[in-house]
Amino acid sequence: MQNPAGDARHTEQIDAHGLKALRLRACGSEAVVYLHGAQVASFRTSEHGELLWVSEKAVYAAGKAIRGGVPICFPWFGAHPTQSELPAHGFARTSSFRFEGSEIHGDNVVATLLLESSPQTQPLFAHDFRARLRVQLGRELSLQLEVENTGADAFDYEVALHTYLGVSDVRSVELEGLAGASYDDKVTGERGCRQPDGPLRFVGETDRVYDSSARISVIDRARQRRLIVDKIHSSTSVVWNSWFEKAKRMSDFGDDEWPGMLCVEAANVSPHAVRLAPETRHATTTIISAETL
Ligand code: TA6
Repeated sequence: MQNPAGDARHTEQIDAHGLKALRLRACGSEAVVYLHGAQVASFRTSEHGELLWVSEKAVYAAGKAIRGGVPICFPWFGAHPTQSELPAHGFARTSSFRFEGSEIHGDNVVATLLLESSPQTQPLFAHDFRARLRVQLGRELSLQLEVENTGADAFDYEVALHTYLGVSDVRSVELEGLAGASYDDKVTGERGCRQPDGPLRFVGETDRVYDSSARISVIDRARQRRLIVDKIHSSTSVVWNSWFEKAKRMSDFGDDEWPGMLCVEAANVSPHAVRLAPETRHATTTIISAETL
């Protein structure tokens, strides 16, 4: 039975940077989840420490996205397809979710956070929906965003669980799992590129949208660990590092912080946008973990 207030043994309601958040604990792991954007900002395991990256210059304020952790991009990814004045990556990451409660499942703790369509969301997305983030913490961190169409008309949406992994230095890590996959390169504008065989290494700004349902792992020898991003019902993977020029252009991103982060995102982005008929739902899941090399 879910405990609406959260069971204090594993769920603590806290204030962090002036925002309401949850601190979850299970299996020696710990996670911090803000109600603002239902954004996970920290995932630590007893064996590997912190797995995520958050900018020292991140802004914690209403209407702003927190730079780091796992922002939720919904109901569109990137620029809005037709209305460029609307916020990039949708409005979920700047919306306040409601904490529904938490409970123990085996060794894990599960907390759910809910965002429902409202007079505030209708002008941005003229559909009735429920978006529920289910955070399951144990030795791994599983994030499932379930979207339900509560209206009378079908709608399409895009989603990304925009995970910022913490790495020792992006110039020395290797990414595995995308060999042979086709991708659109948002840096060069090329579409339909093919990822060569072998690991992906980073030598400049990288911003790629892959057609791929595969598990991705990032090998970080300097930290003797493999970071794993697994996913369920996700047909798109996005890989991003800003490098130094773009880092300088972002006010909530330190000029010298870019070597320490790598985004590996479980997504469903056009042509894999999700079509939801009335009274149906779809869940996109990412599972983050680490192994010692
Ligand atoms: O997921 C990669 C990306 O779409 C990049 O294009 C980059 O802009 C990044 O997201 C961050 O976007 P944001 O709106 O948070 O500055």
